[in-house]
Amino acid sequence: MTQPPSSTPPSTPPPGNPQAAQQAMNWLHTARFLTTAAQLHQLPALSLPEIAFVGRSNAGKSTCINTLTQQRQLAFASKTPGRTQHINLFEIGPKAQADAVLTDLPGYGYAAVPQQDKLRWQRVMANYLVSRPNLAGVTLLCDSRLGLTELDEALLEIIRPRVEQGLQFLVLLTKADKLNRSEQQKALSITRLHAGGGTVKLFSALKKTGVADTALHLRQWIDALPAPAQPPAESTA
Ligand SMILES: Nc1nc2c(ncn2[C@@H]2O[C@H](COP(=O)(O)OP(=O)(O)OP(=O)(O)O)[C@@H](O)[C@H]2O)c(=O)[nH]1
Ligand SMILES: [Mg+2]
Repeated sequence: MTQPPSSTPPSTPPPGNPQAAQQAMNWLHTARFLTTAAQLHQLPALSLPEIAFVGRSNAGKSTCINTLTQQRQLAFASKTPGRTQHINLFEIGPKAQADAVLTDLPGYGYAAVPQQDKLRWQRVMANYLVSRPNLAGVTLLCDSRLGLTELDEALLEIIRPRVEQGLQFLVLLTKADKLNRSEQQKALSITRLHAGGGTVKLFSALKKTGVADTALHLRQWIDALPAPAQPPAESTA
């Protein structure tokens, strides 16, 4: 388990509504492990809205979850690509009243994986994204130095029909600390073009770039969902 090297002060301005961002950070900090599954059919059916973290192997998905939840080892992060091999679910919200789930998925595109396994995983991913009924949002992470690769663009194509029906999506350009300011701006504008108008943010677990802003963004996804149907009130007659 590796963490990015020790952190330095935030390098991006705080989001427009610092109080709401802090509440969103507090909310994410409540995250706790819910369950793990090696395969799609082993995932429990849930009614809670689910936010998936997807992207190439080594893009920084597990680190992003740890950073957003302000927990060092909630998700398993590592220098070795292909570290996350299961689908891991984390519940958030008050203990007795969880209101969302974060899902850490294994990455795709890792060169050392045999072609057959790669294709199998791509099918599993596609199935998950197309058929998970409670999926409310997708956070696509890509290394800011690479931008969106062919596989990321294929994933965006897969979710397009659901995005048209209201599925939220966000692209995070991770490891932004590896780029200078002008490279960051360039990466942002190119990715925005490729992401077809979707939201794109810079993110660095190391410098805490975009962390509070992303937390607020995810909170707003959940707040924007229709309230869950209440069970019928018991008759007092
Ligand atoms: N410099 C820097 N390194 C980072 C950052 N985020 C993640 N890393 C490093 O990138 C490597 C991969 O991070 P993970 O979070 O394990 O990546 P992942 O996408 O979950 O990888 P898989 O589980 O293999 O798909 C680790 O060595 C992290 O420390 C960041 O913001 N800045
Ligand atoms: Mg991982």
